Amino acid sequence: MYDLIGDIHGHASELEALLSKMDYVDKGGVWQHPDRKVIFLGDFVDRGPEQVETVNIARSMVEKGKALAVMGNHEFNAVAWATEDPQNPGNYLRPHIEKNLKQHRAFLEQVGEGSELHQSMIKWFKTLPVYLDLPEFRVVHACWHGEHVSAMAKYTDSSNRLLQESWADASRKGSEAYEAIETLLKGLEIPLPGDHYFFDKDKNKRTNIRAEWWRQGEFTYRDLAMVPGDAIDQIPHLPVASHILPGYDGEKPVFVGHYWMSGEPAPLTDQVACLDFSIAGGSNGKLCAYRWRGEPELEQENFCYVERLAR
Ligand SMILES: [Mn+2]
Repeated sequence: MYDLIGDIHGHASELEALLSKMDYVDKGGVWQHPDRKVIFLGDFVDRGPEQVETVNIARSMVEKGKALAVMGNHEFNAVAWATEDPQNPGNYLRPHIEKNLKQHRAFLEQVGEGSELHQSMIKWFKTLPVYLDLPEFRVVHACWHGEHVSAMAKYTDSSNRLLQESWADASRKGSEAYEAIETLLKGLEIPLPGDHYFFDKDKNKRTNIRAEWWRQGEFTYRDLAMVPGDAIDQIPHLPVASHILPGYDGEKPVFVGHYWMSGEPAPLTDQVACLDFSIAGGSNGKLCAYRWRGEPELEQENFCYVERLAR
């Protein structure tokens, strides 16, 4: 049986507290449980104060067979930041521009950019699968989208890990691999109709919305939009064409992270749960897990979390 853990973002102390709360113990530097395994949903790094420790805890568990893990968008970005673009020598797959540096600076400072430790972490990030499709349930960082999952087959090995030669492809805007990785790791975005737009919390003009991809039925753009605060008033109540939402086939549960949820953790639907409760997002953040016990329909009582520590 599995305990699934959402986005950690460098909060290793809370990770240890959560593991302890679920009766895992640290034996010789490897956290473990006699009959359960962890599945990490990705986003180990960026933002928080103990990113090296976080990766060390997760990596040792995965390497000793005590955990599985998938890649988050922050691990994807970390690899792309550190990988030279084979078609543009001297440039990187993720451009070293101010906006990207700002998002990654805490990691680079904590790990030491270019250090042996940095290189070793990048090597490990590259081994993380893009998704897991287990007999019992599915795991992906942001969005389970059948067509994009199928498309990934060309770019991944038999363990769903990006092929060495696919990293450049997956970093190239507009390519099939890029679109698939964007959706699976960063979520479903849909363009607003006509000339509608809104301003995000950094006052950037946006013409796409992040959409609640797991919903099924007839909705308007405003129904589905995940936008900050009162930006919702700028999203039109026009119908979204039915083919835009991937739908979820409901064959088995799916677990995601990524979405900066708040409030009391609960499943999004009977079969979809998001375990990111914004541990890096401020004093109300939680590090959240789901203790799966074999149930085909997810239950609120199986969520388990710790509050963010005061530092
Ligand atoms: Mn994420």
